[in-house]
Amino acid sequence: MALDEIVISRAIIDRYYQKLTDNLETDVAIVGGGPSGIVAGYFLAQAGKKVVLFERKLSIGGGMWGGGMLFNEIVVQKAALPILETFGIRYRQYQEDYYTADAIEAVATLTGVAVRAGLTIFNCVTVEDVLMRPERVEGLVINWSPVEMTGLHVDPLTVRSRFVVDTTGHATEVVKVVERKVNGKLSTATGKIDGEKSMWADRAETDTLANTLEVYPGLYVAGMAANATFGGPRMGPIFGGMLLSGEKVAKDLAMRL
Ligand code: 48F
Repeated sequence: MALDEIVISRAIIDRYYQKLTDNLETDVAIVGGGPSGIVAGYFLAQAGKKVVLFERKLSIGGGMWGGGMLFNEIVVQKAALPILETFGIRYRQYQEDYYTADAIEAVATLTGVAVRAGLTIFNCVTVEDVLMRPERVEGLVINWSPVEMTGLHVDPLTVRSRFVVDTTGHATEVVKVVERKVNGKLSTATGKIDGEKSMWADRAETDTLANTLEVYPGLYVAGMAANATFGGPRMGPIFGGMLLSGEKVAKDLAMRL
């Protein structure tokens, strides 16, 4: 049978339309497809929650692809090995408590396993604002990334979710939007974004977990965004904290949902 271009187009449009309309209302909407966001999405999907993830770029994986300074290997400490094992990512011991994994295998496997568990990912979609009801975040305002990049004047669309998770890394983009609008009412020490501190890997990895919290009703932070919001240091290319933070936010939310 000759392949028909219109059937190909119709198949893509039908399937995408269905995926998009299915995800207009979810339990959790995650912003940012780095390691913490993907892991959060996986554990929420595993817990039977309806969860969607929006990523600005064409590719998922955030800062994980590049390892450290484009050396595409990542370091993971012992505490996070169970997560690598859950996903089936291979690792090797380097020395006591230091393990390495191939960054490409890590991103590809995290993504594949999370999607198969039920996480829906929309790539090339930028979150530009939140849906807010007095005193609570209740969803996201989204647009195509190329619209944002070209500066075209195109109005966005809106999705509703019971909770939002900001996993946008150093940028803390969702928290920044909310901070501008709620006048010092974030649950940080200052009521505003406390700001990321300089490199201190050991401290940062512990802080990331402690800072994986609800920063405003309906809005959680995880991964590097947690430290950038609550004033923790950065940690560079050690990824255990990112993975554990994604797991933590998923478990906390699964309890509340
Ligand atoms: O930065 P990123 O990988 O976040 P993470 O999960 O991991 C941090 C580490 O990669 C590394 C580190 C530690 O070990 O410090 O930096 O905390 O991924 C963040 C993702 O969010 C996307 C961005 O393109 C990236 O893929 N993103 C940022 N802003 C938006 C967004 C937005 N407004 N809408 C959609 N996606």
